[in-house]
Amino acid sequence: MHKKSQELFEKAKNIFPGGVNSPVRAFKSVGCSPIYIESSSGAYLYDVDGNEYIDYIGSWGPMICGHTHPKVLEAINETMQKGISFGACTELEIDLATLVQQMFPSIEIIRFVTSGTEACMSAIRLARAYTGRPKIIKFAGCYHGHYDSFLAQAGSGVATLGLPDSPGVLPNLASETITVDYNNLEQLEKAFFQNPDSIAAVIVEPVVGNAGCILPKPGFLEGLRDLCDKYLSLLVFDEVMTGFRLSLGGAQEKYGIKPDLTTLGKIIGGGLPVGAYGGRADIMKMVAPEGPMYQAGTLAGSPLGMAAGKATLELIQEKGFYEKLEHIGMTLEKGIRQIADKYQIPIVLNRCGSMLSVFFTQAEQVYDYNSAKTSDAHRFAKFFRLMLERGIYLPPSQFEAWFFSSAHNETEIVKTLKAIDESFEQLVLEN
Ligand code: HOZ
Repeated sequence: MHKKSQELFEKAKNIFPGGVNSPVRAFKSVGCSPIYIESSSGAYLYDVDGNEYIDYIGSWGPMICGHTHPKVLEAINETMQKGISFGACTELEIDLATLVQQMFPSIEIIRFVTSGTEACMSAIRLARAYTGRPKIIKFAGCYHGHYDSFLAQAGSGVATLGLPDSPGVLPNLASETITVDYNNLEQLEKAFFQNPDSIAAVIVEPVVGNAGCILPKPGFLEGLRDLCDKYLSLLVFDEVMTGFRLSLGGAQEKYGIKPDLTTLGKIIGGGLPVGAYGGRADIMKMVAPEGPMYQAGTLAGSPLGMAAGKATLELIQEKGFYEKLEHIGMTLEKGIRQIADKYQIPIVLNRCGSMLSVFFTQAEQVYDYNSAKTSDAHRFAKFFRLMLERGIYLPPSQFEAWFFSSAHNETEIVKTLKAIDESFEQLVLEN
């Protein structure tokens, strides 16, 4: 079934570390080897062996309108005819930035970069520059890219591989990162109290996607805002996953919280490498060349990414877009819960709009990294393989969120639920 993929992976192992260019792609924690994708369309991926899959990764988030959307392709094509990259200013940068500012009123000034990692690392440098303070607070299980300051109890691939904090991060830099539990305001206040006048910023995924999907408890985000104000620290919302996904204005619109800085990635580039950070004008004025905080990029704001991002942000403004995603989400959620009940498989299902996770755990709730880690990784791995055999492409990790798109329709949901039913039945039989 995956003969050619397996051959390619054997070759790749001698070329790339672990055979891949990003760790979670290796399928290491789910006990099989990666499939190699040849093409895509709408909700579907096609591999090099001719297999078809319904995709719940969506390139880890960007493909909210489905793959190869004709309007996105057209925008890229048209732009490409005029040139690929100039390393110079273009009107397209202003067009995309204006759309982002309309959707995220907290972003008064914006800077484009080329990835979510770059956006987060720049935002933290800026927070340190603005406040003159060294430390940051992050939450266990949140992942803000692979910059040194963030590799403390990080989610995503770090959690998937069960790695301790990465070697190569200098101890004196690591000691400037304080990690507390998500949804725990008491711990957060204690960290502020114990580090008076030294916390530059608190960075958070307002809805976590990188430890699986975890929602904020009522009052948590409000509490973050209040504590940052009380201790004169900046609040940074990492909306690389949630931006444009949970609503046009991301989690900050959905929950009505105004961060000082926001980081964006994924959907903003429509599948091309684009990230951004932005926020209060008085803070963003610190960024070079207007201010002294240096940050630059050869391909920042490059035309193809701007064009794909603009086309995508236009598509998500179409009437009924988020209602459709919610409908799909509710149908999936309801179906999965019924199937779990039918086979008496204990799960916790967390969902926020078009991101969701199924945790195989006896726990009553998953509300932080510790509760996420109560999941049975072995059972998840089996489930993943059973689903793959049935043509459903899930994230190959218990600690990643499933994403679906506006191209997922009733047909795909019915096929997905059928595969889940068969897979759960199999899980019970094999127990
Ligand atoms: N940041 C992405 C979601 N966790 C994963 C992409 C990757 O690490 O390859």
